[in-house]
Amino acid sequence: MRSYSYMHLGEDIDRDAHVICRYRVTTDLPIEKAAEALAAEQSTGTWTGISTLDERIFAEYGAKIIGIEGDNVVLAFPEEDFSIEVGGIPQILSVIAGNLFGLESLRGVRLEDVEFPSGIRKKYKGPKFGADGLRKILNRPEKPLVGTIVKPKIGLSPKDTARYVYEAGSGGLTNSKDDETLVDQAFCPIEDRTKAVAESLDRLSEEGHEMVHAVNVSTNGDRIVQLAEDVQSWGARQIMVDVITCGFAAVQALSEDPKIKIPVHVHRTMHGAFTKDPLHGISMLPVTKLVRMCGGDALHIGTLGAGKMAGNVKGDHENLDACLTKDSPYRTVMPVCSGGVYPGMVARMVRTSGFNVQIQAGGGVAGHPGGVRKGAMGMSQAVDAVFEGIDVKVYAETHPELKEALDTWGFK
Ligand code: RUB
Ligand code: CA
Repeated sequence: MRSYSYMHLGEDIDRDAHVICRYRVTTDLPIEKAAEALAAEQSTGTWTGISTLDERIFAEYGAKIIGIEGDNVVLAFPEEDFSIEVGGIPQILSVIAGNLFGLESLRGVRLEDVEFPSGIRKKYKGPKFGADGLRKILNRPEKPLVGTIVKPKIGLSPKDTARYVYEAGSGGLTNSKDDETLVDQAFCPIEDRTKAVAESLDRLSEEGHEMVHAVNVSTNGDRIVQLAEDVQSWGARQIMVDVITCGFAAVQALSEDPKIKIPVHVHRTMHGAFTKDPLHGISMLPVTKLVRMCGGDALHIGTLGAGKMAGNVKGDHENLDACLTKDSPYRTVMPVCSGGVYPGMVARMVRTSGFNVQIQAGGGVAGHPGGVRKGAMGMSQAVDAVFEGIDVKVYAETHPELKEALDTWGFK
């Protein structure tokens, strides 16, 4: 039986005919052997030589090891390995992020980055609205968007949720959203909640303030599009989906559904299970790139080193860039910084993110001693100060709601 080598170091390969993946590999094997195991398992090989693999199949469909640098291995998968029309993102993931995580010969392996060739990129439509579309809806061309997650995350009635949203909008917030654990529980049925919140949003519009609230439609695959259509018919201005629990295909289905004419906010609950370990799993960057391909209009990217899930600052910045880079066939995605955010950290975040960002706070609004409206004012004022180039602490001297927030949570 012939044995085949997947090694193509130093060769010129057509990058636009391959999916290029970079993995960080931890292994007791020589790195070249580990790379061979990876390339074989994810393309034409298995743990032993096989009589059914011939020269042609290997040449056309075998993954190519095109780079090894320290513990980083770069693989190029021929475009033909992918079944885009029918398999979609699930099939892509089974190639670039599939069995390899279980390989016994690797102590750890982490998919760090992925680049798709134009042939695959053009099969995806990207966001219908994106960052610019969202700004248009909100009539807010330049300033950072500023939002809240309704808290407590479970337990409020539809009426209480609507009241929260109205108070938040009156305090100047442009966005609010359901939390990831709320969908259609008995204490807050989704139809009643959506309708009640829609009334609040209409009232705010009449008062001259545009705001959207993302209603969480995360549910089973056979129901999610219908639920989103229903929610839209009940007056929702935005929907939310958890990309990790529902899948990329759910984001794509929502975004590409011709009847859905509202933006899709993408939450990433559960991502920490595979993004947190620097030596094993998948970094957030491929997730971000896939969400943009699949049409997410806004995506959580982390807090750039500030909040309660501060994590990987460099990674957060890579996500931010992947949302906003013009070097993409798709509309830009609104990057959302969320998780333990409060007014005293806004300046630090926006200094590094720039203004094209959505900053949101749950506890940092609902925890304000003066209540939700004043909490919203505190957050909005912090954003205004940064946008106007005024020191937040100086701004607070003339803005009591911001002052109270700084006194409560401090300045970071
Ligand atoms: C934050 C919150 C969000 C997290 C998710 O609430 O409910 O679900 O931001 O984090 P609070 P990430 O503002 O009270 O901390 O998007 O980074 O995964
Ligand atoms: Ca949450």
